[in-house]
Amino acid sequence: MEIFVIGSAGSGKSTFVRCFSDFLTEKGYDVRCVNIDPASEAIYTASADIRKYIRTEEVMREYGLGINGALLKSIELGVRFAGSLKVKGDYVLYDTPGQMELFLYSAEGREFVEKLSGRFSAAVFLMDITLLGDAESLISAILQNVIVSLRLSLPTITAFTKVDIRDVDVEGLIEDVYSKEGVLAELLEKVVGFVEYTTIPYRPIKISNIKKTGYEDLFSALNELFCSCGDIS
Ligand SMILES: Nc1nc2c(ncn2[C@@H]2O[C@H](COP(=O)(O)OP(=O)(O)OP(=O)(O)O)[C@@H](O)[C@H]2O)c(=O)[nH]1
Ligand SMILES: [Mg+2]
Repeated sequence: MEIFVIGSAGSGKSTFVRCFSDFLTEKGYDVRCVNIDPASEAIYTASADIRKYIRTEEVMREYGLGINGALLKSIELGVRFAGSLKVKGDYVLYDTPGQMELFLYSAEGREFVEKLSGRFSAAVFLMDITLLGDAESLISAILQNVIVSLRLSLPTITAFTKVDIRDVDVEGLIEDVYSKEGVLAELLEKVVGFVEYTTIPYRPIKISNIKKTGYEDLFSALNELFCSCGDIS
């Protein structure tokens, strides 16, 4: 299974790749980690690494670009090496660039995923739970999950990270949407319907990469995506 780890900057993607790969290895699986973030050194043993071909800091110098322009250019230049980044394993974890919108909204980002995907591929969308303070931010997370699955054409599981710092009652936040008043209330209520297109309402998956908690739950959800025996309730 190929797992594309997506998430906003600093949400814990690389740490997740390192720790979740240890978790899967301990279960006896053949696990591979691949770095497709040209701007960051891998913090795990990478079986393949985009930085062997393209490094964002060099693209910045060479093309005289700022960080985001250079990252976009790196993704554009890197896509022709995508074939060399395809590795085999029971589970292959792909660590994606920090600025997820550059990856999601560029044609090359999608091309990367298309080239690296197989029959059983999924995205794990990591959302930093410490940023989930209110119903509005939850709805934004829900919509982002929907966008990730749409842009990448992959089944996507949302996992809330950093739950060791702060826990949030996600179901409570969904209920809060209905008690809101004011101009945004109607919009929020309409949008909350999208939650059904995500894995959030069945069971919010909360993980800590530091404490390595919640991984069993995520592992089951991932396997259930491709299991004909049931939904992920
Ligand atoms: N407390 C806590 N910290 C975490 C967790 N996961 C990651 N971190 C910390 O969050 C920071 C960012 O983690 P990274 O793994 O680099 O995040 P990232 O999404 O790969 O970051 P970019 O690639 O730069 O976007 C680091 O200081 C991690 O140690 C977690 O579950 N709990
Ligand atoms: Mg990273």
